[in-house]
Amino acid sequence: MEAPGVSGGSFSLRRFFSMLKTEKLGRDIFYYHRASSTNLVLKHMARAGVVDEGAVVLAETQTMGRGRLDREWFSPPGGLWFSVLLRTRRPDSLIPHAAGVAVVLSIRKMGLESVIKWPNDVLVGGKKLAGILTEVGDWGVVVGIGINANVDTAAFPPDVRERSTTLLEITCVPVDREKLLADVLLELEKEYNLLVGGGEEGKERLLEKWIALTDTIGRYVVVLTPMGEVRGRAVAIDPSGALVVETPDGGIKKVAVGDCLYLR
Ligand code: BT5
Repeated sequence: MEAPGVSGGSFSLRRFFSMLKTEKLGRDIFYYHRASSTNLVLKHMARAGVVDEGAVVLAETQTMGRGRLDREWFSPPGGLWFSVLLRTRRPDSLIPHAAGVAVVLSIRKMGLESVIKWPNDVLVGGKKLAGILTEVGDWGVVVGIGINANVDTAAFPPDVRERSTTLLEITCVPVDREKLLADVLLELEKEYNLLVGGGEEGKERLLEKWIALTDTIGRYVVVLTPMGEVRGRAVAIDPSGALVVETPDGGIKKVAVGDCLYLR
């Protein structure tokens, strides 16, 4: 079945498998023309015990795509909307960081200068290209990744359109979604193995990579958190992945969750 829109046709599982170099991630993949939310579908499967580590749910479109705090994630045809199951017994607060590193490295492989904005937005030219939603339960961790690949943003509301970009918009030709997904899964597998199998040193290496790929550190920011606003200069991230902010009075605040706005 052809997916409508500017995707250049529906996702070819055969091409995807011919390029997939992972050991586990993506070996078991469930492809939907349309899903509510790939995170939601994969969580149901994980809870029911019918899928194992590395299972991926991929959808051409989502009718209920979600961001953090239940915000809407626009998921028209042509994007890469997918979720990956990690069955770690010790869910780590750095899993979203591993996903951010994986996406940015894959986008950079395409020759595009992308960066991570804390906590894990992926930006190109200051605009949001991809988002990551990680959900944890006793069934494991579901990492949901949305990449605006061959997406027409005409359907986005004006405020979202202004702040977002797509690979199609940047490169002016449809990108190879099968290759991009295979690349992201390979990078994610590497970072995940480092995180769960590399001990403290592995975590440090992952954080170093994250820091090398972010444009947040050194910026003056306002972070909107559930506990209120934190203003100051982002100076570091701590070992748990929290943003360390130096406030104007010289104090230090650590922020584990929130939305970060750049002031200049
Ligand atoms: C995120 O949330 O950035 C996480 C997005 C995760 C989406 C994936 S797609 C596969 C899987 N299944 C799901 O249901 N979700 C995951 P957050 O940081 O809360 O950002 C959400 C905000 O981004 C929205 O409030 C909009 O302002 C903006 N937005 C919505 N859709 C967008 C899009 N396609 N591209 C760029 N920005 C978007």
